[in-house]
Amino acid sequence: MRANLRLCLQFVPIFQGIFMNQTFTVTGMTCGHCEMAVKRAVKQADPQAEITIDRAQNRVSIESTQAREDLAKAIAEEGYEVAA
Ligand SMILES: [Cu+2]
Repeated sequence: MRANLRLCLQFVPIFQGIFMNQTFTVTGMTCGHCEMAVKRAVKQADPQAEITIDRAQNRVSIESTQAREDLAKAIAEEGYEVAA
């Protein structure tokens, strides 16, 4: 009984469902269409993501439960360079 409980807890994904604010420096966004493309790409990786873009600062802020590398990959695959 006790062993089963311990086994069970090991498989609970601790960070599932927790939204974290993640900020990326993304270069190559030159206009509003680029912003939309980045937002669309992130939404494909996480439909629940909240995305704020400050194009003048090359800054993309994302509220998401997804892993940072997955979000960065989605943006990079859209054709924009992710610096950090
Ligand atoms: Cu553009």
